Parts: sequence; structure tokens; C-alpha cells
Amino acid sequence: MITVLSGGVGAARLLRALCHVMAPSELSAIVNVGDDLVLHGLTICPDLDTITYTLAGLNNDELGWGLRGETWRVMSELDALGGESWFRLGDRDLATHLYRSQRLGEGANKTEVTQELCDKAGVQVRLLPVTNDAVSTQFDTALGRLTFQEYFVRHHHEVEVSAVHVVGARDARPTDQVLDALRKASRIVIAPSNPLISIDPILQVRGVRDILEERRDDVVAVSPIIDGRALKGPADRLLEELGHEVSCVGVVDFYKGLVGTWVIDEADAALADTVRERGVRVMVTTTVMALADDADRLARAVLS
Ligand code: FO1
Repeated sequence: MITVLSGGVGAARLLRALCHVMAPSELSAIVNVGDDLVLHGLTICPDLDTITYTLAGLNNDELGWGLRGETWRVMSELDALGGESWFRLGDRDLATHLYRSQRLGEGANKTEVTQELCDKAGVQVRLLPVTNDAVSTQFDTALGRLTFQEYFVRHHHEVEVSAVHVVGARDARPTDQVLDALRKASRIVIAPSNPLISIDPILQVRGVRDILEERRDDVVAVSPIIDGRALKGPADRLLEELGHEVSCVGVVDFYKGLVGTWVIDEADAALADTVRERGVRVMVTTTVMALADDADRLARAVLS
């Protein structure tokens, strides 16, 4: 079994590629829930949904989130009422949030509801929210404290951040399924997701970091920073704002003590020796997953 620590889009693409080169049923993903929010009384889990939709082949490639063939009638009506419509929920996507919220209201937990949604979408990868407890990633900014989606969507991740807080993480318990997936995996992979706001909220849940430290030799990570830049999202800017080096070396240092093998991009081949000096193994390959063949090659490298 392979277990992948996962944020949203980057992790979804890696998981999809891994499904091409191994049995999906042998794959587990431990997924960040720090981006989750309650809006209009609905519980929304963006990273879990991005992965589910991508693995089901239903993801909206243009937007990078949500479902393909989406329509927006509910949001238009909400706009007309002057309702809160900055976080856009498509008509099709809304069904997921309605279903999840109903089931949570009936007493199911997030892990159970995620499994139900995966079964309905035909997704065989085991998607595991890192915890069923409430965890909320928040930002100290020039505009004051912002929740994840206020920072990310409402302010287009353009405001300067002075600190990231994963509220609730230290009291949150990882689920039994998560602990099992971490302990039994032959290899643990850290996806090329944002280290500060997608992976760290997983690591901060009690006990998760300790297991990675113990299993360091079996941990493989893919750098999300290529040639000093993030392909998508604010990872590069956040690294800089929070005092980290903006390169694959900065990411290697951020995960110090947790990773045995690094996969860095060909564009960073000149930094391979510097990474090796940190006492880790290094593989250099294409890490950009825009083309299916490249994504599959990366998946094979991660498993090799
Ligand atoms: N991202 C946006 O940029 N604008 C949105 O209105 C938006 C809505 C949305 C609804 C459901 C969902 O699952 C994701 C959504 N996202 C939206 C993406 C999301 O905010 C982020 O990409 C992730 O949280 C970061 O991983």
C-alpha cells in the first residue's frame, strides 16, 4: 500500500497518475481539511472534492476546482438576493455539499461521508480526511485574521501574510484509518502541494509528524517549487513572506527530518548536490504534470 499526503490540485494529479501505474485500491490519500468551511449552513471540503472529482474524471480543468459542465443558476439567484456569493458553488457541485451536510447532520463523520461520495463516484483510492475533528487554517494579514477561503478566494491570495495558524490541529485526533495508512504503507509520499497551507495542516494533527519522523526512510516527497516558482497558487510568495528560501532547497529544509528521498524538477538539477548535502536521496525528473506521459513518469519515479 502507498499513502499520499495530499492537498488539492497537485495531489489530485499525482494520484491520478499513480492510478495509471498501480492498482488504485492499493492507494490511500490522507487529505488536508484545513481549507474546509461552512457556508450557507453547508460543509464544504475543497481538497477532498478536488481529488474525488479528478479521480472520477469529472473535474473542471478550466477553473481548477469544481465539476466540469457546471452551471451557476443558484449563484445568480443568490447574487440577485444580495446573498454571500464570493465563494462560488456550482449547481452540480452543490449536490455534493448538500449530501455531505445532510449525512453529517445525521451523525456520520467526514471519513464515512467521504467514503460514500467516493463509492458513488466510482473512486477506488481510499480518501481519508486527516481528522474528523474541526481544523481551520487561518492567516494573520495586513487586513487582520482571515480564514483560508477569505484569504485564498475573497482576497485572491494577494494580501501579505505574517503568520499561518492551523486552529484546532493540536487537539485534533487523526482517524484510526489515517494512522493505519501511515503505519502500513510500504511508502509514504508527500504530494507537490503547498507545504505551508496544504501539507503542514496534516503534519500538525497530533502524532502524524512523529510517524513520518519514524518512517523517514520510506518517505518520498515531490517539490512543488520549480525553478524558484510554484506552478499554481501562492506557495512561492508565502515561503518568502514567512522567511523560507524560495527554491526546492527551501522546501527540503521546511520538511527537515521527515523525508528520505526527494524528487526535484529537471529545471533544478543544479541544486541536486545542495539537496543531497542535507543527507537525503535525490531524484531529478520532470515534475510538471500538464502532460499525461510526464505525470505517469513522475508517478513511476515516486514508486521506483
Ligand atoms: N476557488 C476560487 O478561486 N473561487 C471560488 O469561488 C471557489 C469555489 C469553490 C467551491 C468549492 C470547492 O470545492 C472549491 C472552490 N474553490 C474556489 C477552490 C478552493 O478555494 C481552493 O482551490 C482550495 O481550497 C485550495 O486548495
